[in-house]
Amino acid sequence: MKHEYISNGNSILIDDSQGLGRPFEGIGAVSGGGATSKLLINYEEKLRGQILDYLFKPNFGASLQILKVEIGGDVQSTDGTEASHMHNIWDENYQRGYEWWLMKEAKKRNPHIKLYGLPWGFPGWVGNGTLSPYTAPELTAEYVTKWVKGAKQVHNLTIDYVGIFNEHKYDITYIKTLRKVLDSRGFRETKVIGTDAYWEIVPDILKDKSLAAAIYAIGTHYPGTISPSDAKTSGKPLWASEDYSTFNDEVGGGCWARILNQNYVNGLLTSTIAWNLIGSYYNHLPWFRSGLMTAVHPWSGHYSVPTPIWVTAHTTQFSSIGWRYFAHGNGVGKLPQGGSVVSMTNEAKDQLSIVIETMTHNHSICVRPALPKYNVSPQNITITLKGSFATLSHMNVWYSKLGFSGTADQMFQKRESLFFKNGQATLYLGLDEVFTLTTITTGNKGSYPRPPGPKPFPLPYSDNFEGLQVSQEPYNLVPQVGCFEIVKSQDASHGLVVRQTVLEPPIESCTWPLVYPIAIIGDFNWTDTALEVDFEIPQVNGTNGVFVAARVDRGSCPSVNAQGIFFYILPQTGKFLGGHSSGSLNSKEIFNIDIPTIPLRGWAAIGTDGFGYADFDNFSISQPK
Ligand code: 147
Repeated sequence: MKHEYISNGNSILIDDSQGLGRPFEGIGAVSGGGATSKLLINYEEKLRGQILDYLFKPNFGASLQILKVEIGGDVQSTDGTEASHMHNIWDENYQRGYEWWLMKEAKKRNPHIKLYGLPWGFPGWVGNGTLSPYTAPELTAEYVTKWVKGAKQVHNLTIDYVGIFNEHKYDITYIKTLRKVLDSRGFRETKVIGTDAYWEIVPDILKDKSLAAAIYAIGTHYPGTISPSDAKTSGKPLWASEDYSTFNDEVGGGCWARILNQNYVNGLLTSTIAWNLIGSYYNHLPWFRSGLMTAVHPWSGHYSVPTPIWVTAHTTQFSSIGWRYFAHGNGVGKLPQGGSVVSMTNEAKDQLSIVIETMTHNHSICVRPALPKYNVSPQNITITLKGSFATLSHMNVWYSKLGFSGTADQMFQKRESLFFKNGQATLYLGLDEVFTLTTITTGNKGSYPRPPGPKPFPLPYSDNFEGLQVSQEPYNLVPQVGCFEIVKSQDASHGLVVRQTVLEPPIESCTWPLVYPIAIIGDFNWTDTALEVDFEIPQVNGTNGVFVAARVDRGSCPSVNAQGIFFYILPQTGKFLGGHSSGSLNSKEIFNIDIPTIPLRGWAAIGTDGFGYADFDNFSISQPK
């Protein structure tokens, strides 16, 4: 299907008199999948508030309309693990992690923001011993519904949407069961998005009425701006429920601008959600800087506001969920010389916003899928208004141009109004530009003083975890396997300590099991470090042993193959294992040996020899003497 303006030369017709297109359902971003916001909460409050304003505050920056978060499942889900609200069947806790905090901060700024929760994995018990969440559909549905209920009861957060199992197979019985359990617990308004994978569910929706009834919208990942025809005619809204995932330089901004328009133009996708919201995870974990924004220096306060934030503003500051797209050919389509346009209006049809993008191919490549070649040339465009807006005298103009080969970005600038004469105006469109023409007058480019510069992770470093709240995650320690959270020590003299809290293998998101809980910290380029930590293994549900490690060379799913210098203490067997120079236990040196030359650098870490509790306190890192 191609929608090009061929009539009248280079002309765009904006006309609602023949009817409108689909309802617009919002632009959003994902926190999670996983641990992508980890370092954000560590920022000092003032700077953290600024970052949150750039993301969520209406008429300031990205002004996001949807926040999608991970429903923590104790699994490694890309850049770390996020804690489950039920590590065990007998456990229920709605204070863990940072997603509750983030959702509340988003709602504080924009009470209309929609919330969407999705599991990337599940605690092992949810699978009733089978490592599948579909063996006991009721159990899994209850587990997810409890998260929705906890959000409401504990945090007064209404969850608008929940998903199934990120990028995994779905199960029809489970989807129907989830709908039923949500309904029976009073969450009829929480809609199910199916299924955060690709388009597999479409044929099932077409042949199964009760499945169709259970699902609100088809949420697909990285659709490359297109959708199959049976999806388009399925009667369901179509969403790009995960998209983008691209390095946030100018090409990333170009990717985002192109897909925000063309997901509707080509695919009739009415919501687009970026992975991820904010890249707040250490460099050398996967997908560094692949968020709409980046903040990885909680110790210095440095953050940056890259082009995707301002590209987002071009749509979000001039639309609301529930507005309607115009029909194809009447305000939605491709431009004669390349690029695209979408137009939207509110229900009263007294507001109009038109977003035009002219991203060139090489300057708008997203990480996936492959982008077929196309051409864009500079062009003069005549805009003709008909229907409800035929008599508009002028529109406000917001303009961006992504800077390449040495030219500076010009992002989200207010230009002189565009005046219409007899319903017509002309506009010159260059390359890699975004224009918003709008009747909305509240557009605003928010700004704060330039944040402090970046600094390396500070050494010497120490943490006794006393400044934190029970159930929170420790700052800067980033769990890659297992969960590490603050608990009260059994030994009162230790106050608060960090406990590894996962007791059995979870239902993983990675394609292989991860067996050694580990939390990394610091700088991937560290070579020589001296580490100290107190530990205690509880009698009940204790792990076999603990380790401290240096030069840990990988995280994410490959954590299971991480190399480095691991100093293990295995009290049961009276054994210790060391890869490196010297280690001591209770002030007694117990080894002093040569070390392997590979890897030469990496993070520091603490961890445990398998699942089970272990408590850590007084963790310190310094340069060796
Ligand atoms: C996605 C995940 O859902 C996100 O959590 C994050 O890891 C993101 C990083 O790009 O990737 O998962 C995908 C896995 C495989 C593909 C696409 C997305 N794929 O093969 O196209």
